[in-house]
Amino acid sequence: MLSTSSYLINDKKYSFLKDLELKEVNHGVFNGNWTGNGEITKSISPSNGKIIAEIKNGNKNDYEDCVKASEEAYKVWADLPLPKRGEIVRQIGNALREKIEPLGKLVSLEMGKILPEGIGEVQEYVDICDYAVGLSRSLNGAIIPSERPGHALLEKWNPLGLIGVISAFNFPIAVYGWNSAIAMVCGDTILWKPAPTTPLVSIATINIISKVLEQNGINSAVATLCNGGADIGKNLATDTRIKLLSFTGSTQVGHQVGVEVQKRFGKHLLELGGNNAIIVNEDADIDMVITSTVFACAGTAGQRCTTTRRLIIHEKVYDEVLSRLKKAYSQIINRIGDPLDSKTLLGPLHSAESVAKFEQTISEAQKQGGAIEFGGKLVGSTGFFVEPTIISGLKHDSPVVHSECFAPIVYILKASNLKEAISWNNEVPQGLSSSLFTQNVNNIFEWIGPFGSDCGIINVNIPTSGAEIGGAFGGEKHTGGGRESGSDSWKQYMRRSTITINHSRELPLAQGIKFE
Ligand code: UN1
Repeated sequence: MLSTSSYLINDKKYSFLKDLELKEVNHGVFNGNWTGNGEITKSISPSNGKIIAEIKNGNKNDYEDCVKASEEAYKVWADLPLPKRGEIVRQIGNALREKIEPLGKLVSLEMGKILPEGIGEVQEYVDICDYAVGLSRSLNGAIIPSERPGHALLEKWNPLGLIGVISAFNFPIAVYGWNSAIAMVCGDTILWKPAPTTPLVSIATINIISKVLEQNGINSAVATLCNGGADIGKNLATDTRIKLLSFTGSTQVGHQVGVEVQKRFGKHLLELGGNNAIIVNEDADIDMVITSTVFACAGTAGQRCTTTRRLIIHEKVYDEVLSRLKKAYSQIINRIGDPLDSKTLLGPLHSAESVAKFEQTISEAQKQGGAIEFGGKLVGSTGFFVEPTIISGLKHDSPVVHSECFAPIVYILKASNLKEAISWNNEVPQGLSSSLFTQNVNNIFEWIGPFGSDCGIINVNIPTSGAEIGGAFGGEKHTGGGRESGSDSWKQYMRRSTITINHSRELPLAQGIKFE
C-alpha cells in the first residue's frame, strides 16, 4: 500500500495535509472514482529532496476510462443552463477559499514556491471562479443584420465537448483553474494531466472539485484526472475525442503537441516559453524599477514563464540600476530557505534537473562572454537551492540571452536609446511578457503601438510577471499564440455556430443570385 511518507504524517508542520483529506493519495487517476493502474511515481520535496508520497499513475486503460466517463458526464453537463453551471463553479470557488491555506501550503511543499505565492496561486483559481460565475450570466452570442427579407442571422456559442489540459509544474493549480473554471461554465468536461512532479496538488484539487459536483448530484467525471508521463500526453494530443488541448510547458514540447493536434484538425491552446524583458528608460523611477525587478527576476526562483530574464537599461542609468540591484540581491541571499518558512523570500528550484540546467546556463553564459555580477552558485547541500544571479557583459543577441532557462538568472544589457531597447525586446523568438519603465507619456504610446513591444503582455511601470486574471494571458511567436484566463478567452472553449433562419415563405439567395 502506498501512502504519504511517514516523516510528513508524523511532523506537526505538515498537519495541513489532513485538512486536504488526501485519503486516496496513492491514486493518481480520477474517472468518477479514484484509481490508478500505471507505474508508481514519487513526489519529491524540492526543499530537501525527500519523498513526500508515492502515487499510482494512470495507464492506457485508465486514460480510456477517464475519456469515456467524461464523455458520459458531458451529456448532462452541457445541457444545464449556463447560470446553473456557473452556480457549481461558484461553489467550487468557495470550497477552494475554505482550503486556501492548506492547499497553498501543499503547493509550496510540492512545487517549492514560497507560501505567499503558493496561496496566491490558489487565489488566482478563486478569482477565475468568480470571473467564470459572472461569465455564466453574461456570455452571449449576436444578432447580425441579414441582407435578406424575412431572415434572421444569428451567432450562437455551443460547448466543445471534452477538453484536455496539460499543466506545468511551476503553476500546478492556477493554470488548471484558469482553463477548467472557464471551460466548465462553457459546458465542456475536462481531462487533466498535471506535471509528473506535482501529482499531490492535482489530487487535492480534484478531491475538492469532485465533492462539490457530487453534492450537487452531478457526475463528478465532469472533471477527470490522469496523472502520468509523456504517454498520456501523447494520447491527449492524438485523440480525436479531445476537442481542445490546452498545453502549458516548453516551446519544444509545445511545438510537437501543436503539430500532433493540428494533424487531426483539433484545436489547441499553447502557453509556451517566454524570454521577458524589462526596459529601464533614462526617465524611469529607479525605486520602482528595483523593487519590481527583484520580484520579477528572483520571485518564484525564476520559474514563472513571465519571469524577467533580460534587463535592458538605458546607458545613462545603467550603473545606478546595477549597483542598487546588487544591494537588493544581497538582502535576499540571506532569505533563501524552506518555502513554508514565513521569513523565506527565495525557495528552491523545483528539481535536480532544474539545478543542472542552472549550472549549464551559467557556464554557457560565461563561455559566451558573460561576467557574473552576483550569485551564480548552488546553495547548501540538501534541496535544490541556487543563488539569484545577475550576468552582464553579454551581447543582446548572444545565443544564451535568446534562450529560456527556468532559474533566477537575469542578463543585463546596456542600450543607448529606447528604439534600440525595443528592437532588442522584440528580437528573441519568444513573445510572452514585456515591461517598460518610463515617466514619459510619448514613450508609453510608442511601446504599446504597432512598432512597440511584440509580446502578448505589454506592461508599463510594473514587472513582467504577476498578470491579473481579468486579461487574456498568453503570448506571440514561440510562446504559442494561445490566450487563456480573462477577456474573451472563453471563446476558445466553445464552437461558434452561424445560424440563418428564414421565417418568410420566400427563398431569396444571398448576394442577389437568381437560380430559377
Ligand atoms: C506561468 O508562469 O505559467 O502572470 C503563469 C503571472 C502569473 C501566471 C504565470 N499570474 O506571473
